Amino acid sequence: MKGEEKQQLRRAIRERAEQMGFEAVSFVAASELPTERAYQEWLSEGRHGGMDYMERYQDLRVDPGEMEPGTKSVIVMLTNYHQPLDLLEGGLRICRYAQGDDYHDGLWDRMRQLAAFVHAETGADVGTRPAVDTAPLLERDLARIAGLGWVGKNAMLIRQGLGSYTFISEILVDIDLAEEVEEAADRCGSCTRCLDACPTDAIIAPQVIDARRCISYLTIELRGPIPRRLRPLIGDHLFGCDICQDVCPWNTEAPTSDDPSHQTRPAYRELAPIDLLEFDHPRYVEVFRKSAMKRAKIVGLKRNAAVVVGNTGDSGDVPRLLDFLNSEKEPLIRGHIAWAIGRLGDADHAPALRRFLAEEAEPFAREEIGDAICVLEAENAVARSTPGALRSPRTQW
Ligand code: B12
Ligand code: SF4
Ligand code: SF4
Repeated sequence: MKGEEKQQLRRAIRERAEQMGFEAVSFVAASELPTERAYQEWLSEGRHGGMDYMERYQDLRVDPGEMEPGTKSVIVMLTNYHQPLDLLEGGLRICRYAQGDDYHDGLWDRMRQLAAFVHAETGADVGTRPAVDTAPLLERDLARIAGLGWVGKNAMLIRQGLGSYTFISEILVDIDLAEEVEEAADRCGSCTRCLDACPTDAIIAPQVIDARRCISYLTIELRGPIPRRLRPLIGDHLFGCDICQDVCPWNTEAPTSDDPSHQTRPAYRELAPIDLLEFDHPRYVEVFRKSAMKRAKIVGLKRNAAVVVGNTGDSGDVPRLLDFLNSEKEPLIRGHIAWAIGRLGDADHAPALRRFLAEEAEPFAREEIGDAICVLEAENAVARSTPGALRSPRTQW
């Protein structure tokens, strides 16, 4: 394809993509990424935690040209999903990207339409493969190399005028569409707001996240117990975390998205975290149908809800928590409910926990119930020996 033809094709694709709601579009060669070492080091330090899939297809991740035979270039796009709030008044704290419908579905449809447009425009048998967090690609790096923004100290791809509340998606094509792009300047300067604000110190160095400490990982990707020392730091985050983006000055003026699929679902404002603990599977499916929150599964969401209640509730929640401890089938959730009771209850609740302990067979739940009893009884002992002793805050976890 000649230079001018290529330019025309790019212009047509860009226009079409923008009409379809993609905010920024760029075309890069599918070649080896210069930050391969950063990725390898991240893996070798174990910073991916339990995300085993991050270890797979390493050769493809660092070189999108290897993805499909003949892949020559990548069309990289940003989509704004910014919503005004993540703490929903009286409701649930859900990070912005998950407040509407699952972004994979909506974006996938649009990408397929755009790929069809590329076919129609070229009139040739051009190979196209759309991806949005669905293929082993280092998407932030691709977007950076495509000139769509810089990788901030919070590791997010930030675009001036748009901010970082964007999805990155791509179409891999087997024709050469690459254009010369100027990489965006790093505009973080001496700012350290995100590093200072991260409650779990998960940003261990500029651009490097230790997922094992990141609230997003702990509430979405982690299967199994949330480490006890990190539970209090999760605060009221039920699903995901936007703190390191909220504090970023480049998001202050970020435009919000009016795409209906990104809008906050009303049900999330009406529910309190403790309400999730009584969800059965049909109710879960009803509320979270077509939501990205299904990634955590019902077990993960209820586990998170127990932690949030333990962090934000009060002693008035304990009777309901004891009921849930009684009816809950999953030991993982029972264990986290016991933790919450240990945070919110007092010595009067210890006998009830002892009865549960006598019947509990699962090791994780037993350990958590046992610990909660110790906390409640120790509090009682302190209160007896120190009249008027303050009961909170509790630091023993
Ligand atoms: C695994 C993953 C996670 C993990 C690990 C996060 C991480 N930082 O790696 C967890 C579960 C914690 C997570 C959390 C979130 N994620 Co996530 N996640 C991914 C996923 C699947 C892979 C990311 C990856 O490859 N990590 C490996 C590390 C090594 O790569 P990296 O952090 O991108 O770093 C690269 C560059 O920053 C650069 N780099 C790193 N260090 C250095 C150092 C120097 C000196 C230089 C020059 C470069 C450099 O090189 C690295 C390798 O190329 C991508 C989708 C995809 N396929 O890319 C989405 C993705 C990155 N996530 C996304 C989002 C939205 C989030 C959350 C905001 C969700 C939320 N609200 O809870 C948080 C943000 C947390 C944060 N501050 O990073 C978006 C980001 C969009 C954007 N504008 O940047 C992506 C791209 C999904 C998408 N398609 O839109 N995520
Ligand atoms: S998403 Fe939250 S926990 Fe993760 S690095 Fe950002 S501020 Fe820290
Ligand atoms: S908060 Fe500051 S340091 Fe962090 S990404 Fe934004 S500009 Fe960069």
